[in-house]
Amino acid sequence: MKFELLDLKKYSVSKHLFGILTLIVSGLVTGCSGSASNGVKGTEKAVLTAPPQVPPAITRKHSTKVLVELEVVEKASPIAEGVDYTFWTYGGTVPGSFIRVREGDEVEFRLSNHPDNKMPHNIDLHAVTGPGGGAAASMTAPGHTSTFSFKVIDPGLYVYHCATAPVGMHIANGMYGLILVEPKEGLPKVDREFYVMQGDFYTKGAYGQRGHQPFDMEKALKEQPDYVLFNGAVGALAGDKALKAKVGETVRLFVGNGGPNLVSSFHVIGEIFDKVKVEGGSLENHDLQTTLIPAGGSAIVEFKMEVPGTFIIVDHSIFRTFNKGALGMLKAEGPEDKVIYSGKTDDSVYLPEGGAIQSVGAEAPKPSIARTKEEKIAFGKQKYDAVCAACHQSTGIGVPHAFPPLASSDFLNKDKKRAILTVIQGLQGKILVNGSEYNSVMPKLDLTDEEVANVLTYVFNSWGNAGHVITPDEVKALRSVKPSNAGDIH
Ligand code: HEC
Ligand SMILES: [Cu+2]
Repeated sequence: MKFELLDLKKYSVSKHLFGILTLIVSGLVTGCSGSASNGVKGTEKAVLTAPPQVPPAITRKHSTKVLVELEVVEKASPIAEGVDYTFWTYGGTVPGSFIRVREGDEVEFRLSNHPDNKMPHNIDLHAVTGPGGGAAASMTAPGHTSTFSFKVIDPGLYVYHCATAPVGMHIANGMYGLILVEPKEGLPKVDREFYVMQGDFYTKGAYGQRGHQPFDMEKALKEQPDYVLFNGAVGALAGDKALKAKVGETVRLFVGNGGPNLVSSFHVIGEIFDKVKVEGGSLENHDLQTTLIPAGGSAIVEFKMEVPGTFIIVDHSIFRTFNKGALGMLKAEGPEDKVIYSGKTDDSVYLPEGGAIQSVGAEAPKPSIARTKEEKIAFGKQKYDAVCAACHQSTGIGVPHAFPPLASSDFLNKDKKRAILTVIQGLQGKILVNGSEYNSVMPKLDLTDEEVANVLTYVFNSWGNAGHVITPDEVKALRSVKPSNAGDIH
């Protein structure tokens, strides 16, 4: 190309024309050779790690094409001793696998949804520049894999999360993690790196109540979590599982906050953060006690271990630590330095106080009962907007291929009983609504007879539907019906 241009010049083409040609030719160059012109060399498979481990620092000095393969797995596991919860995970853990790439890399992302899963899922990576952060491109049904690619332009520590409706529910079930985009020059060397991510959880039973606990949408809407956790379980970073370091070492924590609701006042008791990459970006602050991490945000904190002992990792909104599980530990071994700290650390004072939540004041008033059809519709609308609209949309039109319409739904209007059973038992398997096929899962919803009656009365009296009035007694009578193909996903 260069020679051609020189030749053109030799034949004394005017400077102006030469300029235009240069533009056209350089356009062709980028057009033909694609990414190679950006200095992207070779291909590699990303090393993904489960928390609290972090993949090794990147040593290469050039951009490359990185293949990330991440699998969504829905699985029950302990959220606390004696308490199980069905988490929806990226890579089988909460938070999901840690991804580490370098500024300028081109990422080919393959998201697989395990065939045993019940829900569609996708991924929105905050490190992506593009609509939805990859959400639409990665929408994946169980038993499928979606592939899309993006270039990481800005260095930083980014959250990724599921963005499938109802988004809050997918995040509340543990669908988030971190992707680190190392700056071109790399991060300063440290002795230890760990991955810690906070999240809030909403269960039907109170903190510590035993057995399998389903997700509680009402508490999630009110932002009243039973659990606030580091790495998805009470004690995930305590006792034997505490983070470990030695006196004299520098520790770097990649800290994320998946939310869905709470912001974190991240603090390590007995340490001062020497350096904090504020909100996971390039602004560096020094000598901090507590750093605020927004929901869907992050921070990189670094500190040197000066003395031995157990350092407690907390959300300094402190009831969350002692009553909701937000307590981790970093244990440092090594010689004491009586000048820096004279006393002996006593772990016991920091042990959780447990879940005994004192109740103060009177009982909440009984919910008011709808008396007229108008009241039923009004109460039902409130419930609908709070519970059903996330999937079926506030106007009842649904979402093509995912959530069937309730507006003028032939399926709904044909069978009143079936509609009641759908809400109290959930529904899964193939159905035909207004000529379109749906094969998905509607979760079983824990609503009272009164609430089911109101919400369905609202639905039946909206958007051109049949106009039925449902009574709590009709709902009650169907409670004992054995589920046929009902979805019971917690
Ligand atoms: C988490 C998403 C979700 C929520 C929340 C949800 N649904 Fe559904 N609903 C679905 C899916 C998915 C189907 C289709 C299931 C299938 O394919 O078998 C469905 C099917 C239905 C149907 C039968 C199909 C039709 O279009 O007539 C009715 C009726 C229904 N839902 C009512 C409700 C009501 C009322 C609420 C709130 C109380 C609600 N749903 C909340 C996802 C949801
Ligand atoms: Cu999801």
